[in-house]
Amino acid sequence: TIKACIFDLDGVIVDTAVYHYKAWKRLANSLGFDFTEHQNEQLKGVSRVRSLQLILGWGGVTKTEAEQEQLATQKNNWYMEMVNQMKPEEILPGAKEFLTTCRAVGLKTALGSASKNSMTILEKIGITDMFDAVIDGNKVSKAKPDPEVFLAGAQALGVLPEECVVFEDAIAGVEAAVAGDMKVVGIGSSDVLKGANLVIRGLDEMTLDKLYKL
Ligand code: G16
Ligand code: MG
Repeated sequence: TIKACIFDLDGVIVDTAVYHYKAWKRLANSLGFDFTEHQNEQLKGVSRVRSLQLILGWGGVTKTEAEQEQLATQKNNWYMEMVNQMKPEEILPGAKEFLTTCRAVGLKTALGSASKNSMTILEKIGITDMFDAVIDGNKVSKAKPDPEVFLAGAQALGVLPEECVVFEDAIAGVEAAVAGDMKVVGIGSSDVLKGANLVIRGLDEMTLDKLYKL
């Protein structure tokens, strides 16, 4: 039986991907190169450090570990300038409604995000109290596709992995849920999110009926 839903943040609850993209692009430009929106897809769900390494690789740029840390901080400062302007209207269609529906029928809810800025984002959009547990980039050491973030979510909620359904927009996230022995609803396109039990375009397409049929 399904007892809990675990939600990814970026791409599922809010579209912070566009802010990540703008900030990374600004950083790449400051280093004298650029990257495409297509390349940007590879950064979704991936940790900050790993994203920077991928981008530096695309630009053929080598940096010391200390320089990398400085660059990651610079990107995060630019990113947070945009996050700090976020409003509750930026919650993706159906997200708040589906969270409310889950809670109304007694399902537990958790956030399972790679982002170290999750709490700030939840506060900006005003939905912090809709989660029984928040597991983010500050609480885990192994990035998706490792299942650590989702397993920690199940543990915090006091449920078994097989009693959880994960909602994910990134390939790495779908893989993490599958590796954690959880059911997974992909948010996006079924061509991309192959391992998911069900793929929908957004949480506005999700219902309890679909959930219990997984
Ligand atoms: C998000 C984004 C990634 C980002 C990562 C780390 O993950 O999809 O692009 O690199 O978090 O974010 P931060 O730099 O804020 O710690 P998720 O797991 O919510 O999709
Ligand atoms: Mg995501």
